[in-house]
Amino acid sequence: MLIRIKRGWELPESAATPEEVFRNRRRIIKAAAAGPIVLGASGLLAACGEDEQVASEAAPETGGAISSAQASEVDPSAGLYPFKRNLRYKIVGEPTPEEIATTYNNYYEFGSSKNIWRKAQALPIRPWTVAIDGLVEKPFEIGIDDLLAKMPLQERLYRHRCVEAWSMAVPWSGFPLKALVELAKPLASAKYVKLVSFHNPEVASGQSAPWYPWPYVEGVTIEEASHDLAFLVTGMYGKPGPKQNGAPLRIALPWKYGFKSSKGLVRFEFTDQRPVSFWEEIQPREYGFWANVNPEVSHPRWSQAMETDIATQQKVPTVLYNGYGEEVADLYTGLEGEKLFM
Ligand SMILES: Nc1nc2c(c(=O)[nH]1)N[C@H]1C(S)=C(S)[C@@H](COP(=O)(O)O)O[C@H]1N2
Ligand SMILES: [Mo]
Repeated sequence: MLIRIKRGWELPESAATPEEVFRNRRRIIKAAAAGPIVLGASGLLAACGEDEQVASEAAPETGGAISSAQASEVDPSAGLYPFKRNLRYKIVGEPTPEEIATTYNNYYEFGSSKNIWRKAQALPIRPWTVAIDGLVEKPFEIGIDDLLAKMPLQERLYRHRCVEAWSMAVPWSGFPLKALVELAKPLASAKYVKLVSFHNPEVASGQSAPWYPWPYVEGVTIEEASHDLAFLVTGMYGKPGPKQNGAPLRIALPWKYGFKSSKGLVRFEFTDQRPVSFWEEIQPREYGFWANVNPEVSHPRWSQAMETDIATQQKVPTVLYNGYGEEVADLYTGLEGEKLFM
């Protein structure tokens, strides 16, 4: 008899999105047309940084408007989807309904509210060139579609936990970051990968705000970058990803707080210097380099013990490494003196 052992990150049945919520999603979207609503996380601190603001701008009129906004440009990679699901990475229950995961976003380049999906449509995503440089055998640039052609494309269902204490679960399409690391051929002296997002204030209104240290920068160690869980995302829900979720290239690091999962990536710099991330630069007392999920280590301004599922609005306990501890805890042995959890 085959006994399947549940992995740590697989949600308990009770935490899955109820069928009813899934069926009601059209109504949620319709209700949004009636006026300002809070699509998720009501009552939570709604920003990573200083602007504690609730998503209260006018929400999308209809579900149809969302799909037509996304379909208005034909994505040249569309024919590659859906990618084959990697069955190692799945969760029990349903993923967050697409209409919710694509309309409740953090993307400060387009503003500090959760309702930026419309503004994000201004970002041109073709041509899109990615630079791979720093401590590598030979720096190079590659177009996103050429990169897709070289990578082991697959779909993975991952949990996502924002430092603001909301969570979701998404079927991401993409490829492991370690495949890009192999393509880059880093030198032995490379200790970190610095992830740099686009800088284009002409289309990204948030980038005119001079108090933010644009572009958005994040970073991981080479060991983290080479771990199978670190996943570069090109799409979601079996299609090319919408711009508000980070198209054409973002990362998913499901054991870390969501702010480490940078969107709109244009550069991977291999370096021997630990990168200072966007949020760390803004508020080093609250955000650090490692940012691994831990319910027992509070944010200086709120507890991390629980999280609100943006689909069900239910509060559920947060788990160490967001449930991926079996996979990633070994990355941190010997580093106990570091601030691993903020
Ligand atoms: N470039 C960029 N990437 C970003 C952010 C951002 O503001 N800019 N926000 C981060 C935060 S705080 C979270 S929680 C996730 C949200 O991803 P989602 O909108 O797909 O849910 O994106 C992360 N990536
Ligand atoms: Mo976040």
